[in-house]
Amino acid sequence: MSGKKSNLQTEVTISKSEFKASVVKHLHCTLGTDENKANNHAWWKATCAAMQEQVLEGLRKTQKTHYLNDTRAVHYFSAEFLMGRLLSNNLQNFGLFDVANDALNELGVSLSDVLEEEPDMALGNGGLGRLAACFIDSLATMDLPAIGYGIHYEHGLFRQEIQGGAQIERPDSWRDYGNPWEICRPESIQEVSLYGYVETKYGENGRIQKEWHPGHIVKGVPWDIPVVGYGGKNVNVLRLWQSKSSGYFNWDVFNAGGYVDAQVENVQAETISKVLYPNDETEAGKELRLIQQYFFCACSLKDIIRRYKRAHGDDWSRFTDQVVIQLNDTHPAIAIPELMRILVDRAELDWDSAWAICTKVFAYTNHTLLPEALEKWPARMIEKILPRHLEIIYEINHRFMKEVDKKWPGDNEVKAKLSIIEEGNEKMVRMGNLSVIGSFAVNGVAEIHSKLVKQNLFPEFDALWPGKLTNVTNGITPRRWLKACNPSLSKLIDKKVGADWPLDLKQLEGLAKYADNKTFQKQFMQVKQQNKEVLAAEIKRSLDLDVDTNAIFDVQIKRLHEYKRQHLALLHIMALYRRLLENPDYDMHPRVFIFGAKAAPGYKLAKDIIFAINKVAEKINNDARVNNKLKVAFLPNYRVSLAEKMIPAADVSEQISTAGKEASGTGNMKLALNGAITVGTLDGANIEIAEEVGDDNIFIFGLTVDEVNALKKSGYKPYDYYYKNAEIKAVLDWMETDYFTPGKPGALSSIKQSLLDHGDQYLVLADYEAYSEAQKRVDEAYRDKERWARMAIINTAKMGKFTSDRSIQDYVERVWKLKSCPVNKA
Ligand code: 9GP
Repeated sequence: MSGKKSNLQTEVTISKSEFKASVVKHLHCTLGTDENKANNHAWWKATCAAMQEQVLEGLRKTQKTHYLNDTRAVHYFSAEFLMGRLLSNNLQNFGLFDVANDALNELGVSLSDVLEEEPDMALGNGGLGRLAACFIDSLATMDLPAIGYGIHYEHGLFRQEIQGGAQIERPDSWRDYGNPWEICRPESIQEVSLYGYVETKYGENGRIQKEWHPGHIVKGVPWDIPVVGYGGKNVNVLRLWQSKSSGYFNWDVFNAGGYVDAQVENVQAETISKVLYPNDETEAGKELRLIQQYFFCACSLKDIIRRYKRAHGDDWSRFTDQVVIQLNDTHPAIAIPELMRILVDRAELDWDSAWAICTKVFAYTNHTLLPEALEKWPARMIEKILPRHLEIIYEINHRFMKEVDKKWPGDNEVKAKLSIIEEGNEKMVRMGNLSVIGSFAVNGVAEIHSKLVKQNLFPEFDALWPGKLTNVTNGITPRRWLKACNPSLSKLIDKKVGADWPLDLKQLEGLAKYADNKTFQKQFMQVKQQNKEVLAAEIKRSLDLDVDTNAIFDVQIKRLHEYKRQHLALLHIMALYRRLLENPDYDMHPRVFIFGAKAAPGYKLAKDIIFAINKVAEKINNDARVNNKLKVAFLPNYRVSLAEKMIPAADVSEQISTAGKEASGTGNMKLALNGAITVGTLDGANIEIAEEVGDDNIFIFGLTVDEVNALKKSGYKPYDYYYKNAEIKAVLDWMETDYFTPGKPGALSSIKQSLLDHGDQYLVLADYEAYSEAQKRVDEAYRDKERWARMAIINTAKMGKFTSDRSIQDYVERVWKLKSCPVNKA
């Protein structure tokens, strides 16, 4: 079948020669260099600048359209946006990728080399931040009026180096040499108050008025990153706030010799947007995090209100028609009392009217059930930094407690549980409860997670406000996670189902009918093979390790956390190694286990697991006895751009969290979309993936949520598994020797201790046998080339549900009540 053209109408039609001329113009006039002198970095900047011309024109038209139509908009508040690189994505979304490729070719420059010059915008940690990035891509693509609000961190997530097997954190400097996409908007600077005290006054009408006298004021400087929708017509904005001192440079102090003192205030103010997630093990670190959260919420609310007032003046009656704010986790929950403060103290609305507005504006997404991730701030800390907000939180709580009392008269237990304030040695403010109380809708991120949010986390809230807690299953943008990152597969798909699937992912279903077609199977697996070769080259470049591309590429990429159980995979790798040493003829298809993971800098055991993976890898990779069958590659500095290389090359996708712990996962969706087969537990979105692809096309293993709970209730004893299963025992005991860490026995023993002496909280040993069995099924399936190809094709074909466009459509219908507003030809 010949290639089918897309129905996509792109806004921009620019020829190769025009694009080429534009790149050269920017090389000369923006960068002050020329074709002979320019290195790849300069070419990258010039190409971005050429692209940005189109982007900014789209942005102007979009903003004008939204203004003229006075649209209702969603404001996505998120402490994280893990955007990755933008050039290739923007070229793809404008339909200009091939044009740019050809134009640069004629200039003697390789586009793929140029793309490698772009530093990742890593302003996020993992799933939550990447979800935010996928969502703003979908919002722009679906012509929905939307703006992302976050922090313009000077340093994003740390750059990970591996030294002697251990993770070392280095600062990430994504904008050291300038970022060609962002636009500073000094005209929209906001001021934010901190510290100080609250004065109680009586107004003319005898009404009590509160006035906050701040001790400190900082400036929020907005930087806009254009977000290009697919087709290039609609361009939304991600607005990130940078903190600056509100005062001016202190000349007098400086001239009097106080060179450092003159800059102290600047340094303090600029610290706010310095780093993503400052270490919060110290009191100062905790304070800084709270200030960061308040800083970006306060700036963003002021920005929203400024825009609203431009159209509606002081009439607040239409505010809830125009504005909806999505709180991405509890990080922006402080926006709730901030809006109350603005409405009550500044706009002088009465409390009930203000609260009625507030509770129609906010909606909250919960992304985790892990208690350590549900934020609580000491009341005393809020009182110090935001004294008026603490009063408001108390007032919200006081009124809410009355409502609780009406529903459960005299029930102090339920009150203690639902209260925003947790009593104890230290009074704490529970941001989760505040978010639920102050929002009109609360959602989890996969069916099972949302069910557990209702059943286990917030059951009383569900009883109090039936229908408020809902589900929106996560999704991923197919533009980045298939079209852009896997061009060969995309082209093959275009030939079979047409080229419109990036906008309507359900069209991939059309591939299912070719799942048994030998020619298509061959083509599909050829693409996989090519992608494996690309990744193999990356592994060689990065680790100087040769891997066999006929081996199964078994990929586990995600943050390092005990609940995600990279150590379960490690135990299995060690077991395979042992089996091979004991029996050189042990029958297994060659496998390369490939990891990418960063551990939180203060999370000791997570770092120990990284160390252990690297040490085991070192031993196995240098052991000629097993080398033709087994290799292990831990690729350092896992990030979006590395994921884009790993995902298209994966045969197997490891999604092996303890059931009930992974809220959704999104890597599971990306890998399946690119034809990897999941080995997974019945957790998060794995369950929905299994429903879509069917039991024959996924390897499910392990305890279910109910079984996990039952086992824990009955008193889980990890030692039972250790003594019962000789392989588990042998592998764990191996960790205590110096086999993997010559001269340093016990260097890996913290993992054994956590699994045996510290109770194996995440049931690694309980699931080990089932996991090992599942891996045997994988091995068997892979040897049957046709069966495997069929499974891979079905996985790609059945991923339609997991486009982030569907998630956004669910939000639009169930939560935001938003209308699309296509851009006029302005
Ligand atoms: O751990 C969840 C992950 O399962 C989910 O896919 C992602 C996006 O919803 O959020 C993660 N949660 C966090 O990063 C912190 O709560």
